[in-house]
Amino acid sequence: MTLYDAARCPYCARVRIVLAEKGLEYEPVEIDLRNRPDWLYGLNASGKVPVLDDGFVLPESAVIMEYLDERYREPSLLPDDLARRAEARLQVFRFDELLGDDYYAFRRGEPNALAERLEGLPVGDNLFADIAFAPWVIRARDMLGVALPARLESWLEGLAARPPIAAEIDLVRGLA
Ligand SMILES: N[C@@H](CCC(=O)N[C@@H](CS)C(=O)NCC(=O)O)C(=O)O
Repeated sequence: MTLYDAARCPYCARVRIVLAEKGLEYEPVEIDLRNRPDWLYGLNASGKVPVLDDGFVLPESAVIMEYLDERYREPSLLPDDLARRAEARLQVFRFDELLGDDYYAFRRGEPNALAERLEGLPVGDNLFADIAFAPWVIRARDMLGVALPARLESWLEGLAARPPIAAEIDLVRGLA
């Protein structure tokens, strides 16, 4: 398996964390986000990372997460119950409105409601959505200097007991 990856990229972090949770070995190919190789556009027309090659080429972090969870079942990240699985997917589907849009507006120095988004972020319901949200929460705290609400700080502290999350926190601290 090959992951076209970028250390800075929170979308890539989702996939790194899922691969590590499942104990899957892969070859990481680090992409320079400021100078993308032309061949990357052959893998993903938008030129975005992550892209996974597991015998076929798959872009889009949320789709990759679902693929890996279904292809490599243990440990399962989505809940077993079908209704709860759908709810977990819905949370990730709504990532932009729940967090992403305001995170990037904050980063660009534009008006934003990041504090409110963090306050209301639906975390702790299922590991799948937690993994999908955590990379931005980590970067908000450790790269952008945002003070997290106490609820999120303790959620992240609990999540950091998982080695793949702890590794991502370490990686981000190295970048900051
Ligand atoms: N919807 C994509 C977004 C991926 C994405 O935006 N990746 C960034 C790096 S963090 C990127 O490659 N951006 C390049 C661009 O926007 O041209 C996903 O979930 O994988």
